[in-house]
Amino acid sequence: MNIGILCYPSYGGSGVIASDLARCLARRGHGVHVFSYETPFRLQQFEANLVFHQIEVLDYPLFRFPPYLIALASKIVEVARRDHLDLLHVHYAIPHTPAAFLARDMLARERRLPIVTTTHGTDITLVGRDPQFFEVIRFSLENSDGVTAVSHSLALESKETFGLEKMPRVIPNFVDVDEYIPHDNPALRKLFALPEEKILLHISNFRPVKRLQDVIKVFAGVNRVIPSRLILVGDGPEKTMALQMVQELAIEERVHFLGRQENVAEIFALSDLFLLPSEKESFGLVALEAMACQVPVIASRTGGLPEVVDHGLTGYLAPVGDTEAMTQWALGLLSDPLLYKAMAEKARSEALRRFCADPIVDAYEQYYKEILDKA
Ligand code: GMT
Repeated sequence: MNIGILCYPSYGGSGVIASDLARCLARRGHGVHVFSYETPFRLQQFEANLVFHQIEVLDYPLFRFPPYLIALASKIVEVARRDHLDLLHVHYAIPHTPAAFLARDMLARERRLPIVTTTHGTDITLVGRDPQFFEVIRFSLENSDGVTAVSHSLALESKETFGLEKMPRVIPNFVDVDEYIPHDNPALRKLFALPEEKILLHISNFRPVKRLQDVIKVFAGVNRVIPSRLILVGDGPEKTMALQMVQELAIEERVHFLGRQENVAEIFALSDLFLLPSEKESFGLVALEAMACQVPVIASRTGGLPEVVDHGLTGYLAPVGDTEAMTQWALGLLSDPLLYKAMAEKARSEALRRFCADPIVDAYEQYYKEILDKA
């Protein structure tokens, strides 16, 4: 098949999944065309069968807001004609699905170009609920040839929020279990912690939905009993609040702000515990990456997180905002080496059993075929 993939290039999970899927499909011999405004960070290396198309928007004084949607649609039309695209797979509905619709309509007399939209979370749960976008997203989901969601929770929420007739197909996210592997790196670990200290990790875009204040509260509670360090990877609007909170709690020396990082597999591997106390999380790809590196997860019981983290088996779940419970789970786990070892190993084995790339890429391929057969 010749498949067009539309995605955001940034560090968020939707861009990671779109890029990893693009790579896997290209390695299976499909012709893959990725459309975005920058090269996605996980597609910087050459990959046979994979072409990246950068969307550049004409800079004209009249355009106060660059017409990205139109530039994207026009690039899709050009590539679809030249490279005979069979299908478009859109990651994150806004603005990608409306752009895909425009391209599909422009090509209608020449070819059929089915569109599969994958909802990732905030396109439904945050942006999608905004009155400005609600009708556009509903139209996008109703008029896509296929819709997938990354968890059962998100599929249900998409159906209920937008009153969809059909439930989206659930195809969960996956992790590259050869890249995200447990490994000891004492030299790197030494840079952050003493041998007797524990390392807690959080990675996100530091948006309010991630509840960074809860990450810091849980860490402070753990550190009072077990000397520990907190590594924070990412950047975003809550960073100033986090810096202030760390200062007020007088734990500056124990908290390492690393900013945005590309090679997070190494950072996971030197950590003892991953914290993800989000308000909402449709899946929690970072939690899965932690598990693949044999790092248990403490997260909130929200959205799709219970579909990823098994309470008591691969980590612990607590109600959103219940930092006391999260702290107690963390302390119990970090002070019991046998329990810790069992949970860490289970985290890796569950990531391998339920979320490795091959069967999930099979599920996407199968879905494409069903959509093309209907076309
Ligand atoms: O909030 C983020 O982490 C970014 C966002 C995105 O659009 O990339 O992540 C969403 O999609 C990821 C990939 O499917 C999911 O793993 C995240 O849970 C989801 N974020 C939220 O639902 C808040």
